[in-house]
Amino acid sequence: PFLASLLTHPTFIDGACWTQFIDQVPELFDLVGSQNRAQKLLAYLGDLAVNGSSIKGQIGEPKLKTDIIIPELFDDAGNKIDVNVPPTKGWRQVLLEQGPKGFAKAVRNYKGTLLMDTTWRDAHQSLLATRVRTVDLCNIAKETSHALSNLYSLECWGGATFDVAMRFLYEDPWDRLRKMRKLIPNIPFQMLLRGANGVAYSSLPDNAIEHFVKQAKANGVDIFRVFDALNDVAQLEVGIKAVKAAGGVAEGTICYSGDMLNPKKKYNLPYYLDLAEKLVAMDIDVLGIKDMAGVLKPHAATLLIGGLRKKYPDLPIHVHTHDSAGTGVASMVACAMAGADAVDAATDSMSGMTSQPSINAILSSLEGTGLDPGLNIHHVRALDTYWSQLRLLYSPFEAHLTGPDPEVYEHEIPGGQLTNMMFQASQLGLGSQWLETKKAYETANDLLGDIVKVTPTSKVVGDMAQWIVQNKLSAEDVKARAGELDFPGSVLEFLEGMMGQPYGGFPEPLRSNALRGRRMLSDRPGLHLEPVDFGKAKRELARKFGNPVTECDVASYVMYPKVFEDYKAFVAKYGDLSVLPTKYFLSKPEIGEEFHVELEKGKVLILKLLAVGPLSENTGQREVFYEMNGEVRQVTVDDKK
Ligand code: 3PY
Ligand code: ZN
Repeated sequence: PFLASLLTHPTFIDGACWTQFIDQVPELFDLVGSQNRAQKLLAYLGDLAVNGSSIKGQIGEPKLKTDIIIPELFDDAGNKIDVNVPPTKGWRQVLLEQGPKGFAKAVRNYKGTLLMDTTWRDAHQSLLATRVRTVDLCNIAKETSHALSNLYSLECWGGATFDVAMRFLYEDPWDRLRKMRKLIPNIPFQMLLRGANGVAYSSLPDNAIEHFVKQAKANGVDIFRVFDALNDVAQLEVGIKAVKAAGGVAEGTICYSGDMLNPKKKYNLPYYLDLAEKLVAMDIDVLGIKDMAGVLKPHAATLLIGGLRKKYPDLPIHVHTHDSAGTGVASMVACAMAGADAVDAATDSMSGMTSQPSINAILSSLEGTGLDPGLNIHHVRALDTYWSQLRLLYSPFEAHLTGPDPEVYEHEIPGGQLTNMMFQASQLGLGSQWLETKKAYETANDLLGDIVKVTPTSKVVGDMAQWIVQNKLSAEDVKARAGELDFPGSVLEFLEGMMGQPYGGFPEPLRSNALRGRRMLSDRPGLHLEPVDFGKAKRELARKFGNPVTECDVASYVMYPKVFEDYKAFVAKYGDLSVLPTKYFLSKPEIGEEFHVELEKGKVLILKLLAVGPLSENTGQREVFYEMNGEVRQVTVDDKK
C-alpha cells in the first residue's frame, strides 16, 4: 500500500524532487515508520511466544496477573486531586529560581528533615536487579509529583540504571530521563555519579565525565551525588568540577565504611572529618554521607553527623543508607536528630533489607519531633499501593530475601551487591557455599588492605571472593603464591591503580607480586587516559547506525561502547520496546487475550495472540499469528528450544 500511495501521490507524479517530497508529505513516511515499528514489535512478541523471555536474570513469569491499578489522591477536604493539573511547586522551583547555593541555603533553613525517595533508582537496583522499566515509572509519575511535592529529591537515574537500561531492558536511559522530567516538574531529580568513573566501572578521561554530566544536566538531572569508591579526593574532584561546570547541585559524598565505634577499625571520625574538609574546599553545595552497606549504626550516626554539623553549621548534610541489618530507620532518625538536612527512604513495598528504610517508618518515627519532612502520609500510602502491585509484576527478578543480615557488619557487602550475590548463590544452589563466599569477601577485603567497598571496588572484592572459593584458597595461600596465581581481571585493574588510590596505600608485597611488571599508577588514572575525540566518536556512530547522532548517543557510546552497540542492534531488529507494557515484555499473553501498545501519542496497536503454529521440521521455525488492529498478521520465528 505504501508504494501504491507513493506512486500515485500528486506531488510525486508532478516530478518534484525527492527530498522536497519527503518534507512535504511526511505522513506517508509516518505510515511506513509505524508499519515498520509494528512489524518489529511483532518479531519480538513472536519470539517471546515461541522461545519465552530472554531477559537476563528473569526466572519465571510475573506473579501479577491483572493490570496495575493507579491510586487516586484526595485533598484534605476529601476531593479527588486532578493529577493532570500542575502540581504544587517544590524544591525544584527553589533550585531553578535561586541556583545551587540558594537551594542549599533554603534546605539548610528548612526546619524539618527532608527526604529523598530512592524508589526509582536504588530501591529497585537493590531489590529487583535494577529491572524497573521506564513505562512503569512514567505510569506513576504524575501522582508522584502531587503526592511527594515536598521531597528534597527523587533519586531516579545513574548508578546501575544507566547500563542496565540498555543492556537488559533495551531502553535508552536518556529517553527515560526526558520522559520522567516532563511528567515531574516540581521535584528535584537526583542521580548517582561514580566520580571519575561516571556511571561505568573504571575511570574515563576527564572530558568524557564533563560531557556526560553536561548532557545529564541538560536532560533533567538537578542534584548529582558524586562519590568515589575509594574516597579518593582526586577522583572525586573530577566529578564535582564537572557538575559545577554544568550548573548542577554538587553533592560531594563520603562513603562510610567499617565501624567508627570500634577503635581498632581503619576509618574513624578524624578520617571522615578530614575528608569533609577536602570536599568543602572544592566548594560543594551539599555534603553527602553514603552508607552503601548499611553499617552506620545509630550511635555512630549521631557522632558522625553531630561532628560534621558542628564543624559546618551552614552546609546541608544528606545521608544515605541501606537497611541490610535492620537498623536503617534508627540510623536515619539518629541522623535527623543530629542535624542532617535530608535522609533517604523508599516506599514501603520497596523498602527494607538491602534497600532503603521504609518511608512510613521514618515519617512515624519523626512525628512530634519538630523534624517533620512535610509529606502527606495518606498520599505516601496511596502511592505505595502502586509499588506493591509493581513488586509482583517484577517478581521474576526477586532475590527472595527473607530477613535482615546481621553479618553485614562483618562482610560489609553493599546492598545491591548483597542481593546479587545471594541471588546467584540461590540460583546455583550454593546454600553453604554462600556462607563461604561471605567469609571469602572478608578475606579478600583484608588482603586488599581493608578498602572502601562500593561500585566498582565492591566488584573487585566480590570477584576475588568468588575466585578464593572456586580455587579453595586461604589468605596465606594468596599471599604466599601471589607471584604465580592468576588473579581476576578486576583485581589486577584495582591493583594497577585504575580505580584510584586507596586510603593507606596498596597492600605490598601483594600488589607487586600480583602485577608482575604491569603498570602501577600512583596518581589518578584520568591523567594517563587520552581525551575522547567526540567528533570522531560521532562520525563512527553515524557510519555504524546512520544519522542523526545525538550528544546523548555519543555519551552512551563513550561510557559503554559495546553495550551501546548491542542495544542499537537490538533496537534495529525489534524496535523501541519501551512502549510495551511490562507484562508483555516479560511473558506471552494467553491465546485471545487483548492488549494495547501505544507506539506514540495517538498511535495505538490493539493486539491479540491467535495461535502459535507447529514446528516445521525442515526449517526449525514456527509461524506465530497475531491480530493487529483487526488484521491477522503472521511472523516466522526460529524455535530455539
Ligand atoms: C552504584 O554505584 O550503583 C551504587 O548504588 C553504589 O552504592
Ligand atoms: Zn545505595
